[in-house]
Amino acid sequence: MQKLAIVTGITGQDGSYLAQYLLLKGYKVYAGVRRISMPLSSNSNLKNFINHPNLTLINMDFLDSGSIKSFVETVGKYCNGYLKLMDNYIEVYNLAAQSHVGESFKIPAITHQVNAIGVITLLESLRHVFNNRFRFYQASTSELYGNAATVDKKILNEESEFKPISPYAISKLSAFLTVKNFREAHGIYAVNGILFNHESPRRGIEFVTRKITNGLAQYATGQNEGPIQLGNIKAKRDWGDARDYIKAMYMMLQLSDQNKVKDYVVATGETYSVKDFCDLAFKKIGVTLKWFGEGIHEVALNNDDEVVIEISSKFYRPSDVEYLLGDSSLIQTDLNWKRKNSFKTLVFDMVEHDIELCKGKS
Ligand code: NAP
Ligand code: F7E
Repeated sequence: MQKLAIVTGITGQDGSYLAQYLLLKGYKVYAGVRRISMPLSSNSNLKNFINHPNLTLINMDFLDSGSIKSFVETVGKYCNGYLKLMDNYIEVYNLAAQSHVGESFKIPAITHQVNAIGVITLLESLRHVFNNRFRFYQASTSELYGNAATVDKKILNEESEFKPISPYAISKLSAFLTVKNFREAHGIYAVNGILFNHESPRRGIEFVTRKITNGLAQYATGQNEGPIQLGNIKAKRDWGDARDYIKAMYMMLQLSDQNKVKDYVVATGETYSVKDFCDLAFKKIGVTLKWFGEGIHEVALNNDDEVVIEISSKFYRPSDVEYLLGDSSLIQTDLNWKRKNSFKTLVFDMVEHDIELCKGKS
């Protein structure tokens, strides 16, 4: 029997990889997309599968509760026959979000509306239309921990304390608790994946890794208009590969025993600074960066002593998470999830992809 899934946030990094993965597995996928002025076919994340016969795109905006409800009702009509059969259910992957932490300080109310209130409306609509015949994955985040590990450099797991320090993290903590409450109060199969940072060639251009590989590609192809400007380059992150992490999301919704459903950390167990990321990315093109100066005056020079990276106060946040390192042993033991790609493979892949893109080949 063909399986069904709802994916929100399909135009983003994770949503596009996950939808592709589900379509390859033979799923029918219903995706909620925001109305935008450009045609969706111009979104490069969707270009390989936008016309797939098992993919249905339906307009939906998390800023409008009526649109969330009508999206779920529309999917409900499509699935009516399927759900009449006993034991059938639909898998729901909620990946849509205002996902930029820095931006959340500028638009805290929108961030909360989309990331927290939107999740309540979505879950209520699903309960109304599907009763308990759905399984729900919520894109939770290591941002919930804030600086809980910064002082003693400890490794974070499912038991660690949440200490959110941004409007983004606060909104995601609210959604985390909502999902837990639906699981415990209503008996819904609902799970939070506490994912640490994960990147790929499809990463949004304003996140630091892609900003670096994109800037580097412009430099390598002679298209740059000055040094790459960054903010807090001392911040450390546990960076994984999005293509490994979407498989963890899928696994979390495949348990045969609903009583065993729990929230999982997904991470690599390694941590690197933004500066380490820069060093490795430039190494890929044969440049050994030389760093000089401190704080706002720090710069990185190339082999010819030209400035290729500089610091700008514009990219500092009012408060920042300085150190993240995750322990994913629970999901490895329970679900046998393993990552395939290393930090080095990821960085090199992103660099190669962006250079090809700049040359107009990708
Ligand atoms: P992303 O690339 O920024 O994608 C976000 C998606 O949400 C896009 O499809 C975007 O649509 C959609 N969206 C934003 N506002 C919306 C609205 N008002 N209504 C409907 N859709 C809306 O994010 P990602 O990196 O793939 O991350 C996926 C999810 O995982 C997010 O919830 C994020 O918070 C969470 N997360 C990410 C990471 C990570 O390291 N990547 C780690 C932990 C958790 P548009 O294209 O129209 O903007
Ligand atoms: O920043 C520093 C910045 O924006 C990483 C989201 O997917 O992962 C992501 O959130 C670090 C921060 O990711 C620049 O201050 C320095 O310390 O790439 P980022 P993030 O904030 O960790 C979590 C897990 C999520 O859930 C989020 O949705 O890099 N940094 N200079 C910079 N960051 C940016 N964006 N731009 C800079 O120029």
